[in-house]
Amino acid sequence: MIQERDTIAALSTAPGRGAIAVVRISGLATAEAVRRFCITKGPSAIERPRVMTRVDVRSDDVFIDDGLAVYFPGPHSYTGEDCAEIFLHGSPLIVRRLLTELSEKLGIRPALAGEFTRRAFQNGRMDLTTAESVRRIIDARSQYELQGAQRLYSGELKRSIARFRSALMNLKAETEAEVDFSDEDLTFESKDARRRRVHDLLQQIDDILARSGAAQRVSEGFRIALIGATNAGKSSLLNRLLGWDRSIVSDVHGTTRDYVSEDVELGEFRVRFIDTAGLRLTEDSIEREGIRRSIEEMKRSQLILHLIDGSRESIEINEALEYELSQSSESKKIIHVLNKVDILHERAQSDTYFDGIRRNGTFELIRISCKTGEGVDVLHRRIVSHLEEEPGGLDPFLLEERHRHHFQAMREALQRLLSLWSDGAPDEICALEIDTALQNAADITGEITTEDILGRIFSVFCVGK
Ligand SMILES: Nc1nc2c(ncn2[C@@H]2O[C@H](COP(=O)(O)OP(=O)(O)OP(=O)(O)O)[C@@H](O)[C@H]2O)c(=O)[nH]1
Ligand SMILES: [Mg+2]
Repeated sequence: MIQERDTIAALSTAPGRGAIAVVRISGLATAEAVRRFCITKGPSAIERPRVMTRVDVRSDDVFIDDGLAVYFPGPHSYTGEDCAEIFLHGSPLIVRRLLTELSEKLGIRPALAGEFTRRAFQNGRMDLTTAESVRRIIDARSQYELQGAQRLYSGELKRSIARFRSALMNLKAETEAEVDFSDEDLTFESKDARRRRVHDLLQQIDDILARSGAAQRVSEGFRIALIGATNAGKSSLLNRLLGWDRSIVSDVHGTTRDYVSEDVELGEFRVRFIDTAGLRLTEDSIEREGIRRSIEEMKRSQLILHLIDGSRESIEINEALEYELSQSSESKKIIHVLNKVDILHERAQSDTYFDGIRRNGTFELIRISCKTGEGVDVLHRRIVSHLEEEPGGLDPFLLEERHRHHFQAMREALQRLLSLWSDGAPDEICALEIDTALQNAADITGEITTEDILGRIFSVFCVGK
């Protein structure tokens, strides 16, 4: 175990006022700090490890607070070192007082961002993917993202890396055995079989990258654009979906002149709704710019809700919309929303009304009224089920950019290996590519890391973690 020289302390609960505040301490001087600052009448917190003990927090004769303390002797603690948590009343003044005393009397210094988790990693309490997931868990903005982070925390990535490494080690051992014993009459697994195993590994890497890419889209950037002709009710629908009046609604055509977006939790997911400027031909240069931006937003969205004003005689289809309709595919879906069913035009009762939006004979249509609220819940559920249909939608596998980079590098090394084999390159050279793949696998879990990389990973943590 690496025992850091300095003992660190920090507020581990959110800064500010609250019911309680927890100060965490880690390092060699922890026991001394508890003994000195957490006074009890009966057995001290040191004598009762991992049990919460009622204490008077004081520095010599000066009372600081009435609190609770728990002592976790290393190595069975969060950081692997001796640790303690002191529960105080949630006043920033009390916290500051204790931290100052710890520093002045025992030289315990304030922890850096992520330093507790960094020590946990350095002491082998967790691998790098688990350490990274701690921040992801804290920062998660939706149930979906939280689930993805918890999967990493539970070691799912660590276990798949272990499988990759053992497959690569076998491959390497066999390649080397062939080099060492090439003169002898031994039978080795044929090159074909080994080639198949590499293809299999490549397939697994591709699957992981595809799943994580989709999960990433769902988790942080799932964009849903509301588009359609002016006055169709796009802004009314945005407000309905959000549950509050975000966009201005009026019967004046061209009310929304620039797009308006809002992030919202929808079921387990986090999505961004974008209300756009109604599509129409206009002489007004500002509105034209708004429409241009709206079309850009429409192109960047993964789901489009096309609002149709059902009170009108026919559906207006703009050129940009026409284009999107022709592009509609698995990765980009359009749901047509027939609005204003409370004042539906009689023509909208007939199938021919929808001829303009039919593609390959079909289209998906949901009938709603933003005025009465009819059908909005159906639309809501349909959007959620669409998110769940995303590959990886219900099976979040959220990777950090760093992980993806190493998977990519593994993939490239294995592809080079295949082509070296095809070219009949010497086995020693081929083995180097296996080494590169192995190195990248080890980098993911942090078996081999540099100071610089660790610095970058942990600096984005909050202090106290
Ligand atoms: N009767 C009825 N009126 C509606 C319904 N939905 C919207 N409206 C009305 O239609 C008008 C236009 O609604 P908006 O939500 O501003 O339409 P928009 O699509 O955002 O229009 P632009 O911003 O101009 O592109 C407003 O007067 C709304 O009150 C509905 O379901 N039924
Ligand atoms: Mg509008």
